[in-house]
Amino acid sequence: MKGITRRFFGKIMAGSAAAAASGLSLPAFAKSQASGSAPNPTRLQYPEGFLWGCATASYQIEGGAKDGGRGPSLWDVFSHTPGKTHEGDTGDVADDSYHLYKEDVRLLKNLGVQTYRMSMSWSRIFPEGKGKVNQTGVDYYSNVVDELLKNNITPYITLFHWDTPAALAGGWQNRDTSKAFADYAAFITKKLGDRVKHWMTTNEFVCFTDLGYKIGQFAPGLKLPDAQVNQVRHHGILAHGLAVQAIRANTPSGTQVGLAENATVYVPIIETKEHVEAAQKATRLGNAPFLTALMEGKYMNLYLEREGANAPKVEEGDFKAISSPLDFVGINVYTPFFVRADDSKQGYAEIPYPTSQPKMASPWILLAPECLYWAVRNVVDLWKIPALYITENGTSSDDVINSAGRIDDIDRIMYLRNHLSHLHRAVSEGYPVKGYFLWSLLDNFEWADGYSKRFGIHYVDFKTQKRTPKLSAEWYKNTIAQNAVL
Ligand code: PNW
Repeated sequence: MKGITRRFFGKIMAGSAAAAASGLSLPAFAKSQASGSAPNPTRLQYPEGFLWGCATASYQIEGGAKDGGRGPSLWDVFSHTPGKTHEGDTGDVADDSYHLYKEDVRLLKNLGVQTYRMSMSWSRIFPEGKGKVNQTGVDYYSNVVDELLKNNITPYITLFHWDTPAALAGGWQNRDTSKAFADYAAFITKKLGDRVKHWMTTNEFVCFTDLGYKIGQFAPGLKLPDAQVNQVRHHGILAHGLAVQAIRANTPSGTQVGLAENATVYVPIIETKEHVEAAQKATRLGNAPFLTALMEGKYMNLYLEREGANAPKVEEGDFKAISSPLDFVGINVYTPFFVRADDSKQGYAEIPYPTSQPKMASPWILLAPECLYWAVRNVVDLWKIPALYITENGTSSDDVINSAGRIDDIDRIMYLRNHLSHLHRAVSEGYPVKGYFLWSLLDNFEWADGYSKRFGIHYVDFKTQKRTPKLSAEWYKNTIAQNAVL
């Protein structure tokens, strides 16, 4: 994966040649270009055709929880249970994007993004998870898609971003939920497949399995024993696999199918052979129940040995579905672990973070932007992935509106700029990164953190629903326009 694309390489060479022809040293040339029109050879230019986008999720932005015949999801139940979310916040109204989607498409248009990653609420389409269709819900998504296409924005749709229909008995503990998911996928991709060409099955296995059924921090808030958690995880990846098959069977050829997975990222402490190999080993084992299983078509022996009697029960044919070939893999990247090589059986050790490691406003987001490079490199090198997207990257910030009416979120810009610099390294080494989706277009319902954590590049006043671009929106707009890290 080391080959630089011809077109991209040509561009870099053209820049250096221009500097040479100008008779200026490279730094002086760069300076002279800041105000001029010729390309600056020193800046981090992305290749032509690289796709920029923003990401959101249905329960986090839509609101309209009871509108248009939508059925409740596990997140409606959870957020309405006292003590589960910050100050009892719910997604009942959120950004009211159910009603304001045209305004949100205008925000996207103004940014100049080529793509938008959104998700669909399963229980808006099947209020009971299966069976009777809610046509109003189908029409809603059809309208959103049309509005995007009218504005030349390509929709990338996630079928499931955690809002499991509450009517499905047992949720992800029940294997039937995986089948119901595939039926929902078949139905809606058939309906919209004439216009939507990019589908993602699930978002972040670990968040709706472990956080929901092991830690209890997310819906449905359970703390199950290991064997049951492993079964929930298995049902999650099975749902993905069955949905891939269902989408393929119901959409025209050329439809691209993938998923959005927050692969756990491991950064080698020093970029030497032994530590780089350790980071790869960590990536395989650290993602064993999820991405590794999808990519390798089985559970790793080391994982099965470790789980022993708690290992998931696998039925015949499961892995055929689970390992269905994908057109692309999406990875959501926020924060990494650092590893070093050692003599243990697993071949690596995680390095605890020093307490002084800088953090962003959400304490789980450590500032370590090299994770975006290593996320791509580890995943692509391990599994020879043909096309990859960064389906989420971003941060919360303690945003405030200043006396001039602006939100100067320079910490978010710092975070994004540094991540994009490291992503640029991956792209320029020839890794097949096709696009980048910034999380998020808008401040929204940040799950258990409710409205206390703002991830948007547009500020939302949740009382009035007024959207105000933050400084980061202006920065992103310029970044997109120049296709370079600014
Ligand atoms: C992702 N963690 O979630 C989700 O896909 C988004 O819906 C979410 O808003 C975004 O990241 C920001 O949080 C995560 O605690 C939530 O490690 C929590 C964690 C990771 C990802």
